Amino acid sequence: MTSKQLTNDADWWRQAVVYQIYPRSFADSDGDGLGDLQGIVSRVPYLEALGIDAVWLSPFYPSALADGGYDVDDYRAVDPRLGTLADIDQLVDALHAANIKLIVDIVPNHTSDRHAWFTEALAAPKGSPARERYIFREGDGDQPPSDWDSVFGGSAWAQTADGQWYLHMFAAEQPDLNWEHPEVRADFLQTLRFWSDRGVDGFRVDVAHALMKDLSEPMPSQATLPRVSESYGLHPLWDRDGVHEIYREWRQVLNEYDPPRSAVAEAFVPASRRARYASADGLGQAFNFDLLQADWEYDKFRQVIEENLALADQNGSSSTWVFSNHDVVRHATRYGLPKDPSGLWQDGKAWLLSNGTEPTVDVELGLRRARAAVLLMLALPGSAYLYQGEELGLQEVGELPAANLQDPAYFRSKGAEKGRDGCRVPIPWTVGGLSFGFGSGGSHLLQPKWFGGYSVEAQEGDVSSTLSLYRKALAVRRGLQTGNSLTWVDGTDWVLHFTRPGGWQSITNFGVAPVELPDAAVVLSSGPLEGDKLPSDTTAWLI
Ligand code: TEU
Repeated sequence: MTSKQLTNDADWWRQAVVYQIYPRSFADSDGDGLGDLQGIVSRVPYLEALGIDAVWLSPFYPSALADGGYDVDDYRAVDPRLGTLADIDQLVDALHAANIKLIVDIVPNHTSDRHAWFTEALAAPKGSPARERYIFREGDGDQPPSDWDSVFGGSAWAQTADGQWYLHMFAAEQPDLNWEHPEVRADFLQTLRFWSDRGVDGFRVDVAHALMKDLSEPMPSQATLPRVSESYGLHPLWDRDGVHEIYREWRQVLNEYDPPRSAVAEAFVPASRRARYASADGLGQAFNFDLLQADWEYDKFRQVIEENLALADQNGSSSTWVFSNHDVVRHATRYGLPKDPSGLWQDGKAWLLSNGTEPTVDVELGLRRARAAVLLMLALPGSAYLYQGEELGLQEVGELPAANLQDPAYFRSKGAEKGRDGCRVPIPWTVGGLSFGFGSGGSHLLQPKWFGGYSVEAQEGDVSSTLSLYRKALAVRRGLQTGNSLTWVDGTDWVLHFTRPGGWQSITNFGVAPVELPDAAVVLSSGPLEGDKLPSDTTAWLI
């Protein structure tokens, strides 16, 4: 096994394992029930022992938390409840000392309604320059300018006291910026520099495909809007080609640094459009949510992997893989659900599912598949994104009481959707104690009793625990991961088997019966083997 080295090379992100921290739910150092930066600093040894290459930190900026921090009041400051700029500096230093990079979230599509620009816009009269940084329009009396829906439900327009309307593709507290405005463009370049100068290594770009809009009139009705996946640049609101001009400018700034700062686009676009975001003169990398959206099936996995590796080859980027994040039902739970008749669960809307105890989850099956899935993912060329708690095999929390919910998707859908809080519950560090070691003052989202069994403490000394599996897998991967090539070993239609350079083999059994393992040494397996056979829903690595 090679030892870990902080690479200063410009390509560090290509094969990196990136661990997402949702800061308000990771570790709370001051007992206010909200996770904070010093909490993360205190857990750097844990991250180091886990063996990740980078942390992606979800927004830690001042925010009223109308959307979990994705409603940013000030892009160049820290939420006082989470810490200070000095704490960020300390976190950067602590991570770097542990050879871990730091990627921060940047939210360019919208500010919060408490941002200085928006309060100025509201205070200014209609038609004033202060309103031009946002998208204000006249409606027809109490009718908005169009019937567009926001992503979280309800109208995408909100009315101001003087009768004008502003566009918000997400919550009303998240007014969309006007990216035709030079000041908006200049300000975000300043933000990129601000964090890059502080030693941040990269950026995750929130809804990267949303920035440019065609608001020419008459605005088409919601019913006539094409699906984003089929609009190929022609949708008035999403994935318009003009957005890449913005990222070309960003790339020039990011390349002023040594090594160049990395960037990864969160863009819900079809695979064929993803390369534009991941181009070398653009952000460089883009999330690929195809595996996250796929059923646990051989055919789907094989097709997604083939397609994405081919695309990554064409555009000179590297593919990304992810199963869980702060927006979706945890995959250990998804994989334990009965097959979804509507198809919605796998259509990027897995979070709609966070609706309590229905349908019934087969927890054991879900965890078994989640463990098989992560070994498969970590054997693929490209970079892998992990979400805090998945290394504990953590399940979605379905039983949050309504009074404790925070997600605007819940409120805007008037309770029809439970939203995304179930994957954002503070993670358990200890078997017992108030908030299972998260902090000394309880937890802003209520942890269920069963959390203690998933805690770090419960799993630490157990060689068969999911935490031990992740640690071993990341250590082994570090020694084996090289190059972009993968060779399929064809056999049966339910065994996903491939080799990587150096003779590394990964084999996953999606079928129901055990299958014969190839004649090679097993390095690691996601569950117990049956002699020289690989059981159902299990992955093994061999060399
Ligand atoms: O999410 C973008 C986003 O649109 C989805 O995750 C969304 O929930 C899905 O497409 C529904 O179909 C990002 C952040 O990850 C999320 O947490 C924020 O709420 C959102 O942007 C707004 O900033």
